[in-house]
Amino acid sequence: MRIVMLGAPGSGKGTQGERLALHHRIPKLSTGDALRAAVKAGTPLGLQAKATMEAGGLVANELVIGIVRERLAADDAARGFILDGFPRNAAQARTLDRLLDELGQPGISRVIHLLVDEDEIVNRLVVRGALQGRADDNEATIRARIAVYRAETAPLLDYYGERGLLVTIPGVGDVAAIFAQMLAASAAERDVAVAA
Ligand code: B4P
Repeated sequence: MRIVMLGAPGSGKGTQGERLALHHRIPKLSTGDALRAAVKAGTPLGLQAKATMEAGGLVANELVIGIVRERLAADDAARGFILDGFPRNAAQARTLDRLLDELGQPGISRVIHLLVDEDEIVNRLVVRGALQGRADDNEATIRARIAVYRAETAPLLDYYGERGLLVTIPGVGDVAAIFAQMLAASAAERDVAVAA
């Protein structure tokens, strides 16, 4: 089971991806979490990523791809994984396909898209910013992140849709109810894999 979570910032990718990873006992890789940890630790990667993240932009592909390459090559990712926040543009999506090929892994098996409207996203992230103090969770930066999502990440819906991998789930409402739909989407992938 090799799942990509797609969705605008604040759509619930991190929240739902965590649950799905626990349920299926496979690792979850959040490039956002990895980058924030690097910023906090003051590593060379973190120093390069910090200003871009605070402005709501996308960190350079080569930095992010390095993180993903290392994590997917680890033994525990061999039987499956959940990617939260990667890929975020067409170049990253093509690199992911190549990387799985290099690692001798089958391709992505399901892409789950959480659909949430902009007002709800802004509300959620402003609340998170107040609670957790994340530097990029203020209204101006949230709007910039949404614009980047529309321009760079949303085209991946077609990229994966054309490959028959995409399932869109409304991401508003009860977290447990949304998770039930996520489970159904990931189970359907299994059935397809078994039938193939
Ligand atoms: P991320 O960490 O991926 O940030 P995010 O898009 O806001 O998603 P997150 O997972 O945190 O939020 P979630 O939707 O779960 O990226 C941060 C930055 O890192 C990017 O802007 C970029 O600079 C950089 N970056 C990361 N990956 C990159 C890449 N591949 N390439 C280049 N740069 C990259 O949750 C949001 C909030 O909603 C939470 O508070 C949660 O509690 C709440 N919530 C969730 N579900 C809900 C529901 N059903 N109802 C109400 N609230 C809900």
